Amino acid sequence: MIVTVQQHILQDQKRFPGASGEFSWLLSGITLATKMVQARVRRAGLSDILGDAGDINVQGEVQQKLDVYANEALMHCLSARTSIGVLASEENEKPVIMGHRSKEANYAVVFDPLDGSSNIDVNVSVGTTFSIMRRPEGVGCDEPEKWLLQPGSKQIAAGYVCYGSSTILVYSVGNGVHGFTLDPSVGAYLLSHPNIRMPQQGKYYSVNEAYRDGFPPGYNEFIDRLRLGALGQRYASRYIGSMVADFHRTLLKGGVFLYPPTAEHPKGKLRMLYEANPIAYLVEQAGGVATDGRRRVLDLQPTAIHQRTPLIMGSTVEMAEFQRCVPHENSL
Ligand code: P6P
Repeated sequence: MIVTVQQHILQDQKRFPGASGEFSWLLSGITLATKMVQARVRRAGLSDILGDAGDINVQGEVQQKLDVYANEALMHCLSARTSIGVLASEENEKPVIMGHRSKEANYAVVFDPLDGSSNIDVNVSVGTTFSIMRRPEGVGCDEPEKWLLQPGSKQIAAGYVCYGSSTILVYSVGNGVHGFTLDPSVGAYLLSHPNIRMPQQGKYYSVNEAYRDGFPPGYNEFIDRLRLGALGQRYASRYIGSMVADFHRTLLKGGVFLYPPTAEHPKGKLRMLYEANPIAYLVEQAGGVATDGRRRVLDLQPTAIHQRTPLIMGSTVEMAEFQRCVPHENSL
């Protein structure tokens, strides 16, 4: 049976009795923007013919860098939703307060419009990540930070789009994780991965081993135990260098992904609000575990919109071994 993402969202939104369709209307803004982005990502290799960023292309349009285009597509499609009061993006230093300042604006959306965009030049998968929070009680439009600086456990929805060999949207509104593959012939996201569960154990670990000299104590022991078969099998290494692609594989196949503290990024490289939090939300919804190396990611209290965090996430078996090698404040 063919189920579009719109039908699925409508079925899901029944979980938000007060939503009265505003929530599904909000999510449709994201799906529309990502369809626009994927059309450009698919043509990225033609930029020499169509002109690089800053050039005027054959249609007389100013060519934009893809991440700028993706940011503008999301900003444009989401600002048309009066249910949204605040938008924040990896591409914008400050949050954007919606001009309508509508009293019904109950949601904030924070996103990375095109994560891993440096990989586009070599035709590697890239992604869009998003996180949706509800406006805290009593907070007005003039305090946008308060809408955003909430622990990841306050997210009411999160997801990503992976622009890979196909374009797949994966999201959760708190009742499981569902994947939708774009059918370009009709321009619709169709349900292809209902109720995704992360396998309890995988066979890959995913980390940039070039930085291992700077990992904190316990990390290299953990990786070596996986490599040498301490969990009943010798793991293989898979590292794409595009978080959404590395996460998507881990979600479907199991295993573990790590971006630890490194010498260059002692607080981690990935962004808390729009990379780690949505990913950690999906991980837990799919039955996995996500920590910053000491605490559950979703418990972290952000203090700045673009702050970074270490991120270690994956299947329960590997993550239990990780916590044996790297002590946590409490076991997850
Ligand atoms: P490194 C891409 O630039 C990114 O932000 C993530 O998508 C990816 O997981 C990470 O950086 C890769 O970083 O240091 O391994 O190249």
